[in-house]
Amino acid sequence: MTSYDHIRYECEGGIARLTLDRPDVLNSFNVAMHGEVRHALDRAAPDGARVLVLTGAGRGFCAGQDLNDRAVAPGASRVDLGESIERYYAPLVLALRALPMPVIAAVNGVAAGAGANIALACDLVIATRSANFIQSFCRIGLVPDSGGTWFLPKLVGPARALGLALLGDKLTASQAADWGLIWRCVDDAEFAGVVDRLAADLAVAPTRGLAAIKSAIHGAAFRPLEAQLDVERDLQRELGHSHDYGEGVSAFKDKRSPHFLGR
Ligand code: T3D
Repeated sequence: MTSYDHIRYECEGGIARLTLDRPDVLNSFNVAMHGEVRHALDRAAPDGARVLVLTGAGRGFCAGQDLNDRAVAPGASRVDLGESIERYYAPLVLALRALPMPVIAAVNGVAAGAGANIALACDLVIATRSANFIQSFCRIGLVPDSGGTWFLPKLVGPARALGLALLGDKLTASQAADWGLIWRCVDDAEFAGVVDRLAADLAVAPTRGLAAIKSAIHGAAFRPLEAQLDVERDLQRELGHSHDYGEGVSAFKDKRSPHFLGR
């Protein structure tokens, strides 16, 4: 049993829950928290997780980089921010994308800077109505990182991406859902229940197939249609031999609920 200082992690019934737990600084990232998050992500599949829920403790989801570790005199950066991206933020985004299970970002409050884009790197983003998304980078002279310049134009188009990134205004969760930036916005009173039900459903879903869907859709951005059709063929060929495909078809024919094993 590993204990962590900056996150909470548990895995039960196929559901891994990873809670960023530095509420005094709106769960912003320091180096130690990066290490713990990566450790927890790496253990989720071996622990038997079939879905991972990423959320924040307290009133925020995540406010990006902990700026207490960055205070400097103008023009005199103590830290190579490029190295910070290369060592911590970029690998985190890629690790979320590579996880062989759906990842739910349960955005319980403000998601700012890298915190907003780490949420967007997840597969299903559900936000509570009082949450908001802020591309804060422009306010401190930086560019959206953690995939922000990639996710934003793809999700909401260049006009809205530029508005969000150049102005750094708060985007409400409900506007984010209307724009297609996130999957759902849910009333605060219902938020926990909706997230729990979704996680429970995904924990008994055909995980191997869902992992293939996630990889095909995320990878589609890089490929022309012909290549994507080849990817679909190859995945279908592979999944055709899976336990869960056989079980899904048998259950359909037998008019019963399927019992998927995730493989
Ligand atoms: O550096 C690198 O490695 C490069 C990578 C950069 C990635 C990035 O994420 S850069 C962007 C960093 N994040 C920000 O610029 C966001 C800063 N925070 C805010 O703008 C505001 O806090 C929010 C809009 C997110 C929320 O505002 P509000 O009014 O709801 O809360 P607050 O009062 O500002 O914050 C509450 C506390 O959290 C406060 O501490 P206090 O006064 O109660 O002791 C505040 O200082 C602290 N806090 C919030 N965000 C951060 C933070 N402390 C450190 N770092 C933060 N990012």
